[in-house]
Amino acid sequence: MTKRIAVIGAGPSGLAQLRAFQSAAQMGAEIPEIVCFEKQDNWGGLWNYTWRTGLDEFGEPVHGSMYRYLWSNGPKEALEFADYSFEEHFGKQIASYPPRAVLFDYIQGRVQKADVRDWIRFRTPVRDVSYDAVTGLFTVTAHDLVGDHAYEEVFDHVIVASGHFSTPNVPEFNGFDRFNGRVLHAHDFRDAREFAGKDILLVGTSYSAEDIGSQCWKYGCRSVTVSHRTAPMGYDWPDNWQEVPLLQKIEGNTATFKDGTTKDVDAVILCTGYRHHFAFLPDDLRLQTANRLATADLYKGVVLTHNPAMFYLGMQDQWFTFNMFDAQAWYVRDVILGRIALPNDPAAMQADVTERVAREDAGQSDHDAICYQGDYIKELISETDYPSFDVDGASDAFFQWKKHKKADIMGFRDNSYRSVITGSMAPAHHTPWKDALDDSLESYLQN
Ligand code: FAD
Ligand code: NA7
Repeated sequence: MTKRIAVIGAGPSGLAQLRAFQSAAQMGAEIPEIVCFEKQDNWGGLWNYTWRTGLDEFGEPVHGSMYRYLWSNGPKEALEFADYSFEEHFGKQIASYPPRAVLFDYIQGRVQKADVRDWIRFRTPVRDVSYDAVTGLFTVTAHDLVGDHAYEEVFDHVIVASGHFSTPNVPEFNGFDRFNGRVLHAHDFRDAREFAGKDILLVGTSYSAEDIGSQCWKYGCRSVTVSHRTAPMGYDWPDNWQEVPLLQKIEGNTATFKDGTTKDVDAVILCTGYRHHFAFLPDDLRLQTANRLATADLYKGVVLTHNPAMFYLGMQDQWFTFNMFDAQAWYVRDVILGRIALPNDPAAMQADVTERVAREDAGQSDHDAICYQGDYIKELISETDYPSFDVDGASDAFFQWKKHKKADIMGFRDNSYRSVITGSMAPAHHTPWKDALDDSLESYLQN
């Protein structure tokens, strides 16, 4: 009987998995039956923008954490699919930091070409997965939201690609319950124009704080104050931007920080990260890991060590994204197709995890972390027929990006990089990022 594979999520990771199987089929391989469960009404994962926050029209937690005016936070040359270049998709080379809508279009283009949409059951969240050690099979319980009925189906393998930047990590600070302004997490941030003319306080110093603060600055907030737990970001920020130690309390509208300084603010945006959250999985199948490059309990970063019939994609903290998900998806495909043999011994798989953790911990810098994740991609693609590409060249785009941010945090997106897939240089965008208020695909492609 044909094997049956459940893929949970049709974001970039889940779609990479569909494309991986389709590409094997295209080359004449016999592939299993693939069923992809997706709780949203379209593919693209986080790149599928929604204005909604909180619960959706079916009472489901809204997955989306992306906001209007979001432009790629790293160069597109570091994430390009090796089997589907930007030039193939757009018919020309485009500038290096596309807005969300442009990247959504690119992600979608590859899977439209692969013709795999019929493999996806939209509006169908997975509610539960259980494993029967006797039969070696998984039972997946899914909920057809439109028909409003739950059902069970049996699968040989489950691949979890449900993302990990959707369930917010929400600390509380003294006085939030009496604050005279708005408190929200980055997950619920949608439109920077809401904060035009306002004094905003951000807690956190990673991508969300940097980018949401920059968005609000670009769209006219009065001031940005960023509160750090560990260390300030340290960029050369605009004049109406300051970095302060950790928030201690808020009284009325006045925030007090660890060094005793204060600032009156209209809104607090918690840019405090996300949790790996799998409400649909029982303890024995649920990944429990910190947000790091070497996840716990995943052999080669994808195979669950204590149940190697179960896989996870994209669960690492991310420098690389789309091309890393591809490397993982091709690897998982080849394990399932029997082209790659796993160690028989769970201890050997766990030793692989331990070695990865130690190697990550030995790194000292962002440079080391980028090399580490680049090496991981190289390792995986050397074991499959995913088109090999110049991963070091993609890492180089990251190194340049870091320098460009240091030189001009509000201007780094005006730089261009060379594609490691086609070899061509990206054109400069027609408008500096800080002046480009229209983030539509039509506007971006006018170059
Ligand atoms: P997701 O995109 O999260 O997709 C997971 C999918 O699983 C979703 O469609 C969801 O609906 C579905 N799902 C979840 N639970 C269930 C369930 N129980 N049943 C069925 N379906 C389910 N990366 C970049 O490369 N560049 C950027 O500029 C960038 N910016 C980012 C900005 C923000 C604000 C965030 C949060 C992330 C950003 N990322 C960026 C990283 C992002 O994580 C990846 O680009 C990518 O979206 C991850 O893909 P994924 O498929 O693993 O997860
Ligand atoms: P990250 O990268 O996980 O960063 C979370 C930040 O939040 C980080 O600066 C943490 O500080 C800070 N944090 C977490 N908990 C607290 C508490 N309790 N108090 C103060 N500060 C805290 O999340 P992001 O949302 O920025 O980025 C996630 C993805 O979204 C990323 O991959 C991008 O592509 C977009 P720390 O440094 O640990 O002291």
